Amino acid sequence: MTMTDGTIRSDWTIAEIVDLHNLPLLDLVGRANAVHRQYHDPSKVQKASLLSIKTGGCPEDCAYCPQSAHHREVDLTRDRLMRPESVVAMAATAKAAGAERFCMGAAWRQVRDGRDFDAVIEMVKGVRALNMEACVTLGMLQPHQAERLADAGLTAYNHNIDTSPEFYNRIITTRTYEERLDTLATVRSFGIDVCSGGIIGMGETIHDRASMLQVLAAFDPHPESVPINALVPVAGTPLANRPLIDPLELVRMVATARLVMPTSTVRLSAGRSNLNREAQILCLAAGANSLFYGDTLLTTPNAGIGEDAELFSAIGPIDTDCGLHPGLPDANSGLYEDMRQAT
Ligand code: SAM
Ligand code: DTB
Ligand code: SF4
Repeated sequence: MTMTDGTIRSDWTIAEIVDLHNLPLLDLVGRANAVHRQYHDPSKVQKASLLSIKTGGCPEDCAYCPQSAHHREVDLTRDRLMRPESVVAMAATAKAAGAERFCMGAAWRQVRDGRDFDAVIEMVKGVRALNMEACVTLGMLQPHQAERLADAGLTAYNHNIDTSPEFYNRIITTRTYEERLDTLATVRSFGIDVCSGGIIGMGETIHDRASMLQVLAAFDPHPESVPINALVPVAGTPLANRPLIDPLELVRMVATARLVMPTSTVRLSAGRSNLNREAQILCLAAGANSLFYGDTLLTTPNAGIGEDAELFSAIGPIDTDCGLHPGLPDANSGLYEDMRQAT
């Protein structure tokens, strides 16, 4: 059986990754948790907030994406690039709510030099001045543009490979897999952290999921950040009618990502609003160490901050004064008496 002792490798085979993914669930989660604890503080979960700084009208045809101009039936209001002052003010609000990282997404095929890119540079500087990590996702990037972002203090650049090389053409036809990998190489060559992951639930097989992880794990060093998204099926997109994945598929994907990329920050990303508290906690035990925090992702709803407060309270330490978990009723309340009488 494939070793899972936390050795850092960039030569994983797809077959090895499939084997890990298909382990009995509790064995998989147990192994992933052990590797997670080797490299990460298991009680620390980074909160990252997302903002769509330029919404809709994108020339790419990504089948999952509500922001593609190809999917005319989607009910989405397009918006021009936001002003840097407004973006930085929203980052400050996110920070006050507990976010440590601020991710700004633009529905662009690629970055173009000019006023808009100058404004993004201001946003990055403003977010960094708040002492937050700054991440942007702006599409394809040229070396001189990566250099400007690095000089502005950008922490990470998000550019997902989305799925396996084999399944990719079923999802996107307007940009090649190679172009994505080129952008990631450019990002890395300027010392910016690579944030790259993908989406499950688009109709791909387990082999495709393993193949996607194999591409990511072949990076040396591994991407610093790996977002694992579950498809949010949006009305009007070609994937609108895809059934929601079983939450345990997300648990398996997170655990497998953790095993093959032991030191990366694995982010439990889109699709969390379809997971109950317990499924999310299972993902955290399986090696996720960040989640998107805030009421919206880019254009779709996220698990709300209120629900997240409950999640964080549930995974925190128990109050030793009363010996009870905050979510449970007080032992002296009538509830336990009622339960005893009922049995
Ligand atoms: N336009 C840029 C690009 O694609 O590189 C950046 C923004 S794009 C919206 C960022 C990522 O969001 C995509 O690569 C995809 O992985 C994820 N995403 C978009 N729509 C999604 C959906 N409906 N469900 C899950 N993830 C989604
Ligand atoms: C990532 O992997 N997931 C985030 C972030 N990187 C930019 C985006 C999720 C978007 C979900 C669909 C939407 O809200 O538009
Ligand atoms: Fe455009 Fe990015 Fe959406 Fe693809 S995922 S359509 S590139 S915004």
